[in-house]
Amino acid sequence: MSDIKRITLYAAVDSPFPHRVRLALEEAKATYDIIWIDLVGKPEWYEKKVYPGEGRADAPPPPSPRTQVPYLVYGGPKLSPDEAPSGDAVGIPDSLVILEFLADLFPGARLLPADPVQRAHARLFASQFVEKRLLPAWLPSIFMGAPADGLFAALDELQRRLPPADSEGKGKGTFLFGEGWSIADAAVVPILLRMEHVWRLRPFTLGEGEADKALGTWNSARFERLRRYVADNKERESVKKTWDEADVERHFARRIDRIKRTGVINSDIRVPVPAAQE
Ligand SMILES: N[C@@H](CCC(=O)N[C@@H](CS)C(=O)NCC(=O)O)C(=O)O
Repeated sequence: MSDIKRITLYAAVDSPFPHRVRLALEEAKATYDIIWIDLVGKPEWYEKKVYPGEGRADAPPPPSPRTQVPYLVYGGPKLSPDEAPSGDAVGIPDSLVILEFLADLFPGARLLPADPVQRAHARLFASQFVEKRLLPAWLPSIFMGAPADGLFAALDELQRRLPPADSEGKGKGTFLFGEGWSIADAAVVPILLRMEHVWRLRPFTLGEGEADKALGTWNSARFERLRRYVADNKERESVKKTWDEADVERHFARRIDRIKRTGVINSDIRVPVPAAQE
């Protein structure tokens, strides 16, 4: 009988961070419940009853003063959306920490490479490259009209790390380190999926002409290998099951609409309301 306790994931459709966790859960063939959080109208019960903070003395300090997704509750009974997890359940915030937790919980799924050096590389890639190079280049380009040049420099670097595409179709095109798909891939794939998607949606938050310029660069010979990595990942069952472009588009459109009306990007970042909308 399995010793694995009940897993409940609090997630939001448009956010790449909970998507990382879903991918790892699917790759591990885990059974889990999802409770969806609307980031535009974040429910009060999420902060009050679920996320670490008030009322959960045993919880580690939250990684951010904001109430974020993902949050994973391990243990306890099945939860309804506005219900507080039971006292014997453990709550874990932060996608990269949750990925490590899942790699430990499901060793058979090999979510980390077997070789210690490759494991170190996979961890460094997620925590240093994706968090500190790729995301800080990507987010200002989609929400604050910053030019995408820094992003493309980071994508060049990412592409250089990819192993040669596998012409024999054994799946080598879909992973970065070691002998299989790992938490390094989980960390970056949700961002790459959304990157192209957002350019195609052309939200007003992109700089003038930036979407066409970005799509031209992305679709050029320069990024052939990286495009292949994304396309191959789209063929994985974990991605097929968790990437619903139409649903992401609907949720993303609501966030963009909120920025237009209020300037609010998230709980602690806001930009001036665009003049034409005032
Ligand atoms: N470092 C965190 C980042 C999570 C994060 O930024 N989540 C955003 C969604 S994209 C969020 O929950 N924002 C809520 C808010 O701003 O109100 C992680 O990797 O889990």
